[in-house]
Amino acid sequence: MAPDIAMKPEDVLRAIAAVRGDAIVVPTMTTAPAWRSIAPNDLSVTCVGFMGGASSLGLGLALARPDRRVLVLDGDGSLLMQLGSLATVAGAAPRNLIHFLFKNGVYHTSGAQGIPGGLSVDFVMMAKGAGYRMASAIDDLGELKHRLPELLRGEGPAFVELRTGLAEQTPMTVRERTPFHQQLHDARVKLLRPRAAASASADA
Ligand SMILES: Cc1ncc(C[n+]2csc(CCOP(=O)(O)OP(=O)(O)O)c2C)c(N)n1
Ligand SMILES: [Mg+2]
Repeated sequence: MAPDIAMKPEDVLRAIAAVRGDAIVVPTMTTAPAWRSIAPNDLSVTCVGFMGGASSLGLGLALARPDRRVLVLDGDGSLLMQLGSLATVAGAAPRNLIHFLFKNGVYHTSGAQGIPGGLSVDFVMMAKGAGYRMASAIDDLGELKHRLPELLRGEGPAFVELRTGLAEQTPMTVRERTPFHQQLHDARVKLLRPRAAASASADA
């Protein structure tokens, strides 16, 4: 069970939403329902069910669109299940990717079972060991708000471990309404829109 010092994940997400600009966001697990209500119809692709896949999905988007920031909102149990993805991201070294880890110590989505190591796992050390350009832990909302603008300007791949409590909703209590393939399609349309509009005016 998370101690009282943990940040509310919804507060963390609101702080990120306030400064994300036109970044693509990849939420997963319990960050997903809250993100959908905080940033509806934005440029996001939810990673559902695929534990540990959010950073790989984010990596693909970051490599495809180096002109955009990509913010991955990951779960601690999920990352543990695909630890090798840290080396994959670090090896590809996307300058535009920030990997936020919501460390609540449990598999909240599947019933809040404890994750291996509980809260004692040091993901910052792991990300640094894998070769992320920057890795840091933040467990205070004021500090997070203070550091976010600089984090978003800085060079990635960056890793931020956030000590959070349990979310109000999970993907089991709020079902994702938009199928994954539809989300990808919608994101693609939004990402290509400026180019399409530019070529349409060039044709005219
Ligand atoms: C390979 C695999 N095993 C188990 C599951 C079932 N499952 C779905 S969500 C989840 C827990 C996710 O925990 P975490 O990444 O810590 O995110 P949180 O729910 O705490 O936000 C589990 C075990 C799954 N989707 N895939
Ligand atoms: Mg968790």
